[in-house]
Amino acid sequence: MLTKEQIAFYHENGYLRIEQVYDPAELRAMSEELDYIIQNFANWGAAWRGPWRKVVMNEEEDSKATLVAIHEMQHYAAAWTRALMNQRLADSLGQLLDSECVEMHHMTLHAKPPDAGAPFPMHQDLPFYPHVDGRYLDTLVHVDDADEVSGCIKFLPGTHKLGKLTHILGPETSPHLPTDQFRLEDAVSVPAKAGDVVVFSIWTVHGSNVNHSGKWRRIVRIGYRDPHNLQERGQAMGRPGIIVKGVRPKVEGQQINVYGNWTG
Ligand SMILES: O=C(O)CCC(=O)C(=O)O
Repeated sequence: MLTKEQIAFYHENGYLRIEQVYDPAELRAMSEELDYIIQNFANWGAAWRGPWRKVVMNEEEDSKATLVAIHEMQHYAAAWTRALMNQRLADSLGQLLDSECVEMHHMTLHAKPPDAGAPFPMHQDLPFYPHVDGRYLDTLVHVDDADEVSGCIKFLPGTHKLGKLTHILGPETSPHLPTDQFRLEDAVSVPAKAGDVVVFSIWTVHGSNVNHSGKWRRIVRIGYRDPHNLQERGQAMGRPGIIVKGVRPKVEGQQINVYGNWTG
């Protein structure tokens, strides 16, 4: 269980690193099965696009920038089904959400290959899967160590308190915040070890730099919510998620139909 200090740190800063959630044997299986998914199913052309790239990368970095991504690895590998169900993580999320029930919402791989891994501009995760309120936590499961050189996650502490921010959107760019107002250089780095999980609010502003190390930096984001917090649109819309803690509450305006999807 999280301590009072850890919970207070999360509420103040909008993020929290939880050390060694996965033991070495679990992590080995997650790592091996992720490599299989990367080689056989993942999209190697997933680097985020847009004019912001010229601000955060030089020409050489821009030409090489590569991101390997795929959604819902629990559909490919049992180690990842077990990973999303981790009970220590679920209980910690229940504490942070102050909720008896926690629902898994989605899973996404962000793998930065050696020496070429693409950066992320500063953004909230809100535009990708907007929800009515802030009772939504993203978790970054670290499959490899991540540090400054390999492009670890960076946060602007306390920005979750700003609530929903307006992002730059469009067909030619990935959603992001204005680069002159929300700067990667101002963000706090949160290095983490393989097996650690970094939790943050759907409203916390974050980003990361190019991977300049000679090693992979593989991170898997798993999103979880209080089931009372209804989704408005976007990724993983239209399907109920797996309950990882407690039992689903009855929520007005939300019902599962005979096909196992939301009605209406
Ligand atoms: O993997 C990273 O470095 C950044 C990930 C990110 O921005 C996200 O998961 O929303």
